[in-house]
Amino acid sequence: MAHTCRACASPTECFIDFGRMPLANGFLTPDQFADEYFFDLQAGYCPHCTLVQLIEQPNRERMFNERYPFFSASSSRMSAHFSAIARDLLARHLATPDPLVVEIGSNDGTLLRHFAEAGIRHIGFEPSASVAAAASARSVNTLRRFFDADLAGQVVAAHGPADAVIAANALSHVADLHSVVAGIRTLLAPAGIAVIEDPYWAEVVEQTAFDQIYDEHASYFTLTSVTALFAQHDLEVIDVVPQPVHGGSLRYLIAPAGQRPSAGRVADLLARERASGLHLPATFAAFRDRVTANGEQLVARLQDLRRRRQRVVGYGATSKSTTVINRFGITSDLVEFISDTTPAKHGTFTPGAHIPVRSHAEFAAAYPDWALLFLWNHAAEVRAKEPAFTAAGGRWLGYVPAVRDF
Ligand code: DWN
Ligand code: SAH
Repeated sequence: MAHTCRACASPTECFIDFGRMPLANGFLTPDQFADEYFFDLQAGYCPHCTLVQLIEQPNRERMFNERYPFFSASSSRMSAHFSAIARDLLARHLATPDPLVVEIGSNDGTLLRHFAEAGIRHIGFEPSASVAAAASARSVNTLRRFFDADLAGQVVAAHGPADAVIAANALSHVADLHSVVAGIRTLLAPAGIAVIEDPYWAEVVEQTAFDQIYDEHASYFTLTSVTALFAQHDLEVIDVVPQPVHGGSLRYLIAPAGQRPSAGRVADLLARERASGLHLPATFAAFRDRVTANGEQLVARLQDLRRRRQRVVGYGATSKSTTVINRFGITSDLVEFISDTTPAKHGTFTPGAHIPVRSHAEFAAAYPDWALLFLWNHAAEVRAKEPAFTAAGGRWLGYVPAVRDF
């Protein structure tokens, strides 16, 4: 079957195939092993509008439901990052008498709670009941729905247009891009602003951060592809600001077309992306070769540590780890267990490879010789927390951007 671009409907070119993969957040118990769900994890690019996307994405209800175990508040750095977004919007963009803020993928309310606390009208769309309940417990007004164009119309009819729409690490998660982007256009007041943030594909390539590719991430954006997508809905990228989170993200500030001047850095980055060769077939092929080399080196390293009877424990049962673990055959005889701070993951097993997930207390109770950092995007936060591990002689092993000890 020919696969077409979610943004412009042109045929896509597959450039990487990770084989059969389970759901990245499908942590499970032994009674569920026999019924585990798998799909083909492959990514392609659109030679026409340059969007990078999954060829096949599992149904959204399989991924985002009452068992969804990723809570935004699990990272203090991300909590601070979201608090800064809220402060900035409050200071600069919410000058109307009774402003309305809408967030798509509001998760546990880590961002919207700042508006709730300030008494600002707000609505969070969050389909995963597990995290939506945590948001409600923080007095964040949460609708347990997948945001789409119809719901946007209902919000405007009931509450009027939005002064700000926020979607952090959310637009990348939706299969039906047009419905969500049309919904953002419907929601926005003429002077309104949308703040969209997602991992930057150029950084994924630059850092060989291949484990950003997993079921939930349907699209991998650049300024070029985002500009083309939003233009189809009469929306304009008026500014673009790099963010040092999740391995390098871009924040796009978006307004109804013609309403605000566009910052010079938009044109600058568009020109740099054009000149970079980011969207050439050779760039995708070289990325694929680096992925294979990094993964094979990592496994060779883990096998060597096992031969030398060194204990290796994984650090962070992240969504991303599912791709590296299953693509390269990392099993519990190479990584004893994975330490994680999310209670809902404790006592479960990782998707596919079934490596046990245990609490951070178990990691701290008997430090291993090595910690394999699946949480590479939060390396600074993690290392600041773990001086005792290093003091006890513990060593870190990483694989993004390359296999290395530190
Ligand atoms: O795009 C997405 C991003 C925003 O968050 C989602 N699709 C899912 C999720 O991706 P992830 O699971 O790779 O996110 P993180 O933030 O890299 O990892 C979160 C996991 O790491 C949680 O289970 C908590 C754990 N953790 C830990 O054990 N110790 C996190 C921190 C900060 C820690 O110090
Ligand atoms: N914004 C948070 C959460 C990112 S995880 C952060 O940056 O930390 C992605 C979230 O988007 C999940 O909580 C998932 O349930 C939600 N989501 C997925 N599809 C959605 C849709 N169509 N509308 C609203 N939320 C969606």
